[in-house]
Amino acid sequence: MKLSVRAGLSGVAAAAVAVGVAEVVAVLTGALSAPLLAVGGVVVDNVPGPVKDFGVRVFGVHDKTALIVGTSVLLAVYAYGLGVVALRSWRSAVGGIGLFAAVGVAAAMTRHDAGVFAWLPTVVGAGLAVWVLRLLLDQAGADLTARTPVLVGATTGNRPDHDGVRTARPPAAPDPYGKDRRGFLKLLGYAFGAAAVTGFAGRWLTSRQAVTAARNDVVLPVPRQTAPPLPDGVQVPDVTPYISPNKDFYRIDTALIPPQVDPATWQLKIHGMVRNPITITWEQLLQRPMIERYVTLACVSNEVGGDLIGNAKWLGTPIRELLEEAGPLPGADQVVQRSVDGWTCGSPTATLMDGRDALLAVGMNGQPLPVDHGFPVRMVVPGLYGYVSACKWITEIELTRFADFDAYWVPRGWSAQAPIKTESRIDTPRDGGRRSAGTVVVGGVAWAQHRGIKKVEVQVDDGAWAEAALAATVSSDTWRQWSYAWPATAGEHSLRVRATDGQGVTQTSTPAAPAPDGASGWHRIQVRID
Ligand SMILES: Nc1nc2c(c(=O)[nH]1)N[C@H]1C(S)=C(S)[C@@H](COP(=O)(O)O)O[C@H]1N2
Ligand SMILES: [Mo]
Repeated sequence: MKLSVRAGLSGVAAAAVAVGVAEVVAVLTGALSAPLLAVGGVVVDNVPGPVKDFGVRVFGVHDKTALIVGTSVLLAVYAYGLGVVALRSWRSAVGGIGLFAAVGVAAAMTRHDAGVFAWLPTVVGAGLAVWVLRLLLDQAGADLTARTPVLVGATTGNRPDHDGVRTARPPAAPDPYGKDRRGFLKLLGYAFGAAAVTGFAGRWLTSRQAVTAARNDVVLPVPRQTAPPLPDGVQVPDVTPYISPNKDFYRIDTALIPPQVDPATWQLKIHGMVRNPITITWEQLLQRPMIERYVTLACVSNEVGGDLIGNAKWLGTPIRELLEEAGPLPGADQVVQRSVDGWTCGSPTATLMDGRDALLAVGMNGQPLPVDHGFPVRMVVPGLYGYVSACKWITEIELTRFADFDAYWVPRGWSAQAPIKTESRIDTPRDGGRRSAGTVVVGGVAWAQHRGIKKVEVQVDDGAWAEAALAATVSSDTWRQWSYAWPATAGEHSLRVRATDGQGVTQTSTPAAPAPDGASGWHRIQVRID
């Protein structure tokens, strides 16, 4: 193994130890103060909204893993480089570690609600990295003094002559690597081992701080009003389930790890432009009258034909009643919701108070909210896209004006107000599917939350629009399934769908991208009939 490779690997090992140990320290100072997550979080918040495509805008679970893996790989490359640099200049290497530490500290300190000790994991990690790198390089046989002119006298303990006799090099020291190859590999192994052990221990200890146990202990209150019973025939065969199971429900948020909010310490503050600011605890919330409602949530990033939409039975207390108690002042046209991690969204006050079932929700399909979906408390508002209404892990509601406050996605290029657009989707057959000639049942979903769906039509190739049969539904706040018995003839065909909402307005054919206020256009698929 070449010296430069040994040095590079030493750099990577030192960085690994730094990151691993930082995870352990972060058990005390907060998971988000660990440098990897802190830097990842800064990246998420600074991705330019409108420019980036949907995959970036929407950090789905896998994108988050990808982000952490990507950050780690970049760090490893940087660390390898630092190890090599150390051979030429130890000081530059230490400077490089310092730079890394500065980035980590800056990221950790600027996270929402960063504790006063948020800098600690990075600083401890970086300090250890210097020490580990030095140990490894010594063991690797690097002569870190080689590039510095050496005063022979000084190295031998004698005073140099007054004219400062310098010699280029001290007599060649025996190469410790040549002498002890195994020693270096062993030490390298120890370093990576220590990194792995501390890293996993840190993550494990952090996960023990998770609220899983607290969530399991939650007993949901009995609703004052249960959800309407599901009528027969809400489901069309081969169409997405009318009710989305919690584990399959789409998840969208900016959180790299879902916030762990303990209901025992949870509080909701309602303040701002109100006559009567309110703070309620979890216990007090559970005492409030609860209702159960089916509501279909939709993400503004959903493309035409996309699946960022789901329907669940929510249990919660009407937010209108809480707002009435707080008493919004005239002009307070925006209700800003703030999550424990600092994320914000804003809904029109008028919408939340117009009588629709806007809920401060604690239950989802008969369970306490899953942690990924906002445990212990979130908002659910029929008719508004999630990014302007569905705050998860909510801890604060502030009455203000749209003119005075831009919520999280607004400066990133998304509209401040965004009612859900009327849309429809073909689920069966699948795009590119094959069927045999004869009757083919085409089916899918349509939605226009709070306005409801009055009509769905299907068009085959350039033929006339044919009316589909509407499935049953519980209310205008959920999606609605539809089916159409198509007399299919052999050949390639294209199918399109369009919906008309409860107010008689037909879904626009004009295609629009998700930004700034939701995609539009008709979903179209190709099928082959044999
Ligand atoms: N705290 C927080 N709440 C949030 C978000 C977020 O990033 N952070 N994303 C919103 C968006 S964009 C959507 S579409 C919905 C999605 O809710 P779900 O993940 O439960 O499906 O949550 C909303 N609530
Ligand atoms: Mo969203």
